[in-house]
Amino acid sequence: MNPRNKPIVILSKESKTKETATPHYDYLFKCKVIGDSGVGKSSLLLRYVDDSYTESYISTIGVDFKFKQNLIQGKQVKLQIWDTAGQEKFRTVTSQSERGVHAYIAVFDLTDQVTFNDVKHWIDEAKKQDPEARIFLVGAKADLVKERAVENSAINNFIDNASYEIDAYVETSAKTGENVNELFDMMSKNLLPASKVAEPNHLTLDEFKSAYREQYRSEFFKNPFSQMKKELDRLQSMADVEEYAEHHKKSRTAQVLNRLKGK
Ligand SMILES: Nc1nc2c(ncn2[C@@H]2O[C@H](COP(=O)(O)OP(=O)(O)O)[C@@H](O)[C@H]2O)c(=O)[nH]1
Ligand SMILES: [Mg+2]
Repeated sequence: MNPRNKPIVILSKESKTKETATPHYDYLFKCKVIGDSGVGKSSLLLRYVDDSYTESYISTIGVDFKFKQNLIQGKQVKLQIWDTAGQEKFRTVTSQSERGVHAYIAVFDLTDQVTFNDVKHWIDEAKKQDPEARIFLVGAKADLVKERAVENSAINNFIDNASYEIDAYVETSAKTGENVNELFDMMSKNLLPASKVAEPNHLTLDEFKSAYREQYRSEFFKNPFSQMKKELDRLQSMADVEEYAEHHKKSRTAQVLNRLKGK
């Protein structure tokens, strides 16, 4: 069955990850998972952060992010990983400034040739926005061995001939967990020498608003014209967000901002 034909399940807020914030970290890297809809981006993230897996399609309204912190080579490395929704091809990446993204995880589905063809465009767009960002190419759903449709030679060919450097290629399975931790560990190790710490003020307003909608999604669905909408509408810049949060310490804005800062 084509995974794209599966019903979309709206997760309740309660079933989402509870943050266990660790205050101290040495490095904070901002990463973004890109690729066509249905390739398994959200599943990859869920396996890594929650060590869980679901057969259902995981709906993402806009972008959502998760944190995970690990000890890598004696350093506390915190990854802020953004999950994008790829419904509209290649648009999520280009619609806003992506400055401050250290690494893109470009995902295609090993059982779907179209997603492999598309992943090149996803990377092109990412590189346009963020020429310095590292690129990690991921062939997902490696457990579906019999359905594998993308030839190794095509993948090697792409990596060898790309006009930018692909830092690594990894085949993963969110279902079995194969290579998932390895991917993120390798990425962290690879980013460490960059020794650039992304501060949360690299956040764009779009990212902030998407994270806000995700955090309060069940309330948002129930009543889209609520106080929340008013609160969001008056935020015109990240400076507004900071100021509002400063003056309304219990507000949703402040809570989302704190979560984004890993507090
Ligand atoms: N067999 C298999 N199915 C997967 C794997 N990862 C994701 N899927 C399935 O592919 C579908 C789309 O996954 P999802 O993570 O929502 O894709 P996204 O749109 O890229 O975020 C879902 O039905 C998942 O259960 C995997 O590693 N193995
Ligand atoms: Mg998704």
